[in-house]
Amino acid sequence: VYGPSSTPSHPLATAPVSPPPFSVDGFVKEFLHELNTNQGVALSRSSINDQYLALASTVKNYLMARWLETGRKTRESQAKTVGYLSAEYLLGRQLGNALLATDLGDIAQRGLELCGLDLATLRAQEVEPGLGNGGLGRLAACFIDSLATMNVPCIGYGIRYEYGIFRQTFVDGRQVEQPDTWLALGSPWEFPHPEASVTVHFGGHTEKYTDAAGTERTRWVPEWNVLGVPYNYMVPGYLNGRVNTLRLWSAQATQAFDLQIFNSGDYADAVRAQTFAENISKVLYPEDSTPQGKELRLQQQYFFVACSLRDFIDNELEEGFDLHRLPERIHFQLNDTHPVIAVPELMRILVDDHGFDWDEAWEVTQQCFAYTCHTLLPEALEIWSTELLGRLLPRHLEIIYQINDEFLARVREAFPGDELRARRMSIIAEYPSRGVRMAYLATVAGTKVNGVAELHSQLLRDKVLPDFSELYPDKFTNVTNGVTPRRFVRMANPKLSELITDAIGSGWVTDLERLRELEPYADDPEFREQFRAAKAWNKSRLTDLLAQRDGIELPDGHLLDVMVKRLHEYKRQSLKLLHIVSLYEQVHSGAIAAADLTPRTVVFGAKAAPGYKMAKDTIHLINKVAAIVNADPVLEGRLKVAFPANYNVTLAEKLIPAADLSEQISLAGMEASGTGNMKFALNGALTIGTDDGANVEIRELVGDKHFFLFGMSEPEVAQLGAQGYHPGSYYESNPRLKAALDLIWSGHFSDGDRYLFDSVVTNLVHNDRFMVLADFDSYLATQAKVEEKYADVDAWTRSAVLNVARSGFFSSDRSMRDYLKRIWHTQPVI
Ligand code: GL2
Repeated sequence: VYGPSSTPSHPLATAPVSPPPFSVDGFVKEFLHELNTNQGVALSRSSINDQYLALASTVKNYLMARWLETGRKTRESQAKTVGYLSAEYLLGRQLGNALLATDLGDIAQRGLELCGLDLATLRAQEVEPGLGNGGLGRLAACFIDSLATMNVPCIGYGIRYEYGIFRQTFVDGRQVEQPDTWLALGSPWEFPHPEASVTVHFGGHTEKYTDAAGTERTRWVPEWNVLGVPYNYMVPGYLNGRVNTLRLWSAQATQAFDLQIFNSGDYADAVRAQTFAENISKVLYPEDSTPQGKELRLQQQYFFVACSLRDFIDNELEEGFDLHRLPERIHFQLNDTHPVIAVPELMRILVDDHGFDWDEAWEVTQQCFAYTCHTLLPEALEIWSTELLGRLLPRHLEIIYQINDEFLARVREAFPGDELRARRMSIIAEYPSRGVRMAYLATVAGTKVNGVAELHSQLLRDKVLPDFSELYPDKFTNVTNGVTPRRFVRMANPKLSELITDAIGSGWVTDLERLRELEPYADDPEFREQFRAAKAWNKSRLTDLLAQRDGIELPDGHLLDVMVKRLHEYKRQSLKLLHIVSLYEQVHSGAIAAADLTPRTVVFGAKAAPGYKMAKDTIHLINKVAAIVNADPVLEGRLKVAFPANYNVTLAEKLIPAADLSEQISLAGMEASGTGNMKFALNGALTIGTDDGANVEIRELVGDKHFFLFGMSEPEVAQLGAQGYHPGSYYESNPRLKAALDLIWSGHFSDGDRYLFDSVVTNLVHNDRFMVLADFDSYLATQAKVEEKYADVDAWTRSAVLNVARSGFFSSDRSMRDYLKRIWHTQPVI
């Protein structure tokens, strides 16, 4: 029960919450109040962390009235809500974004100055919540930002991992992982609500019984449970007064669980029980694009999904809504297969807890979900063994079997006699072992299935789920990914933002297509000059940061060539590396004069999954090559390789605006979309890329002349694969390629150790699943075109301006509009 127990009589008790005054004085007063009362320190005795925490509280206080008001309006309007279910949210730092959303930046700066403090120093104190791996998690964060900015009711649901993505360090060039203790210095952005905890059950068995009306029913008799404690986070819209909620769940032991063991007299066991329960939200799985078939991961998935459904449904029931009308109130978006266990969970709630009959429940369930697929790698589609599912969630497995039986009946009806097809489409895989194909379950259950870029959605239909697209042609759709222009342009690139706003006004921040109005400025020499000045400023900001953060020196005046993304073979960091090794080799063999090289600094940023050996070896090799290249007097001032450790959102915000060249070089047909590619284009980098993922759409929009395309297309890749790909023949027949690979093989970069990188080179020459060698020539030839163009400063800048002007399509606001129209059928609440 919420609210006071009797009617309030004080007028303030019923008045809307009011924010602190929007003035420097008001800000300073609030800040000092927070410092004194929340941190319990005087300004003169406060640490930087105290000051940061007080600043965060201050900004939160400005947002609070809007947050409460948003909640009220959403309840009142009874509008349909988007329930974004995602195991990952890669949020980045919160303070800068909150200052931007409230327009408090200048006031805070001046107010803090009057207190003798520096805003930038306090901002740098924040540790970003790294509750995601890469693109998929960052996409979720962009989406909730856009929904708030567009006034769409949304709750983001996820997991409050105690440890987020590991902190990467390098020891002798090798990746070493450290725990990410993001909560250690306080977490001012979250609001825990232990009183609203939800109990989640696991294990046990099911049994049949007959209810009072004489109907045969099933109930789940679980064996153990944990508590889900919600932590709320504000998701502020940009300057629109709306603040949505992100609700992340943290696992705790339930009392019952504790007591049971405690009563058995074993204190140590009781403590162990607690640890066991808390383990569920302890750590983010650091695998990217590959499922990790671990029991704990399935526990995590069910844990957050069960908490989220309960949370939403209980709220609904409290407001007196009829669960039959649930689809009018919510659309749950399944961010990849991680939350798909929500489908049988909703069926269980409706049938077992609320007495729906099966068909009724299925009707409701089917209308409540939609599924986004984020991959094309077959090995990345989650399959949970029926043994594990049956042990952890026995009732859910029964429900999945029944869904499958009815689904297969439908398949057999649509394709009589086609037993092979039925077997192919079964949600239950029989080979190599019995398991539940979560992507199939999501496809059968959801109103829509979408890929994340045009090419990806097409391949999803034609190659990954062809039988399903034949059966349900209308289910499949595309929504091309997007990125939030608030964080990734307005906040990350203040100089470019100012330049754009001076030219076309500030409307672009929430209507990114308006960047088109910049097109004529590409031909204006003065604008181009200012554009270059902004880029130069960004480079010098990056130079300062890398010097201080990593001890890396960035030379002046180089083409800044950046490849930042998770390390994965399909993304082909090794192709970039071969380019570098080849330049080095060609200079030393006398084939090219060092003086003829375009001065270039290559920046890598990449984390490898801790268990992914090839990825870790590649990081090691990049660092070894960097050490030799950077120490080489012949290449001094011509070629440099920088690999700052621990690439994350915070670093991205400084790196991307400084880049000249964006490397998007995955094997065509492998990168579902990419979102880094969009951020670079929007910040005025030119792309060198394959015809893959959203690169295809970037190139179409910015134009061929302003994009460096290379390599095989997806159909060419498929054809080469079908006819038999032999990387060895490329190695043998291409002297430049052979020389580069041989140089690595010779131990040149490993102190004479020929075996250290043998696995990397052997893999390329003898296996090369991602066809690096096949695209090598084309890549080098295109890099030569990059250099040619870079030499023509005006032509380069012109293309860079046009990249910005023509990339407005890649706003996550547009992605959200597409979801609203094609999938959720809901509307903004004004
Ligand atoms: C990914 C894709 O690999 C990437 O291409 C895409 O841009 C994002 C967001 O849709 O999703 N899929 C995936 O599993 N991860 C991704 O980044 N981790």
